[in-house]
Amino acid sequence: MSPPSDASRSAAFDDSATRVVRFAGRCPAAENPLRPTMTIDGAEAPAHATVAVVNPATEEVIAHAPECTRAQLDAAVAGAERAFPGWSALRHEKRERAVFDFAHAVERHRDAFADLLVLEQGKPRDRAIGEINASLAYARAFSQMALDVEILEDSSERRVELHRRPIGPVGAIFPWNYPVLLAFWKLAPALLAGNTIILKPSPLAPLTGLKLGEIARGAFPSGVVNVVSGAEAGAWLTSHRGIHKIAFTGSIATGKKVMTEAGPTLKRLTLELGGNDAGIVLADFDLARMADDLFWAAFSNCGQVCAGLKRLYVPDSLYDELCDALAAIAGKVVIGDGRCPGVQMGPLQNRTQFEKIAALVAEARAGGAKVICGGAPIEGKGYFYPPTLVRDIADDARLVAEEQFGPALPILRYSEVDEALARANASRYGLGGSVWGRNIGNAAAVASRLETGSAWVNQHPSMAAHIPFGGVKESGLGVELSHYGLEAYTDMFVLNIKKSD
Ligand code: TXE
Repeated sequence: MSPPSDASRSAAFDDSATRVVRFAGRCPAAENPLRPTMTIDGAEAPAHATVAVVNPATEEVIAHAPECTRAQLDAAVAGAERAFPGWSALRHEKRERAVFDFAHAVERHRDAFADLLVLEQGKPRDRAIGEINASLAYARAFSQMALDVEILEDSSERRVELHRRPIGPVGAIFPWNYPVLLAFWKLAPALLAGNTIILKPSPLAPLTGLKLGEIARGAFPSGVVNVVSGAEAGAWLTSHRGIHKIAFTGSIATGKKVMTEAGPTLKRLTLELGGNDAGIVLADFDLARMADDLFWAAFSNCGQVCAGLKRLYVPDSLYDELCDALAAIAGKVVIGDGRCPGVQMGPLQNRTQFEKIAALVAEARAGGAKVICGGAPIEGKGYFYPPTLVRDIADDARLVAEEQFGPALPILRYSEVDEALARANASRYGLGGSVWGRNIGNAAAVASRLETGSAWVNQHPSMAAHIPFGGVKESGLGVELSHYGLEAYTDMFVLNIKKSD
């Protein structure tokens, strides 16, 4: 890689050390591309047309994924509608057992899933295994959550019960950054609550989702779990009369379309949209101990994390030192094909995202910001872009004001904490945010003032099955995970019994 000449590059960053570990030999899937199939009403569905799936580390075509037709989508919805009465009538324990066994079946194929995930998404293999393990843990944790009847009143006059009822067939639409995890975040609570589901992975990374469908064929009654792929299936699901809820993870722009298209049929919606999470470093930040955590808060999954750290506010007193410390970490990151051992950061998942990052950084540089490390695409095949830090950047630069969703972090200087908070909150995004400092009480007090769905102290992000996750402002609607996320797959039903005249 030849970085652009830039007098401002950090002395702590050694450009010559940036290299990409490439996979030796051609990818077997490129010699003989995979031909995954959709799962509709419990059976394999033929592909009438296909779309090429590309390995982002090599740009080789690794699969031809089905392009769902309108008739196939209608068949999937009809299957989900037919399966709904039987599935929703099952005792909760039976559904719990089925989801638990499904997780077990996926676990038995963990290596195959990890291979596919690395090929289609680009992430290092150990992170792919981590994503699959986390998905299974979430499924099992959801299985432990019950939807008990709540007694709202039991007086001499009346007894009032609050029941939770499943909604019906659910459309689950998700993107390419965590295709296994996000499928499970939707599938497990939807099924446990008694709904049937149609999963719709991104056309850019549909392989693991389609494989989940294959396994589901033997694990659930026909029609309970359907998996379709293709460019138009998401929009068709969103406006379909037979779908009663959409659970969507993706961009704000598409989320708004989903909301509009779901309006005429008044579908229930959970929208987990983009974030532009701010991190505020306080003056008592433990640089020696925490710089690594701060770095990976921004760069894990190559920056393609909805609630990743996307802009960093640093006090005057620490600014130069912290910029240099982060640049030193960036210089040591092993970038490469996720199949190669030791790789810490893979490529961007797709060409559009790769070009978007390159454009945002170029624009920042042209606007006078200083790129202290990285800052240029890595030459050769694959969508590789090095970890990039941009300092002395204006608040209105697009790299600061918009979600970059890639390995380029703007570092902004501040003088007063109130000022940093005001700048962090001056955003249409409101997914997550973090505050970093030794005095936990003080950091928590500052974090409490972030206008976000979640705020973390000395970490970013931190998620678990029992903790709700969702955004405010334009970052979303409703939450996923936790009991609240499970309840989001139900309608309330009130039974009100009069006891006396
Ligand atoms: O997302 P899209 P893209 C952000 C990130 C990224 C940008 C674009 O900034 O650069 O979004 O990514 C399906 N009705 N995030 O283009 O288009 C689509 O097929 C219904 C943040 O991949 O939102 C895919 O399955 N569905 C985000 C899913 O929507 C439609 C994660 C997401 O695609 C549709 C990913 C329609 N009209 C990207 N059009 C996060 N929250 O983490 C497309 N889809």
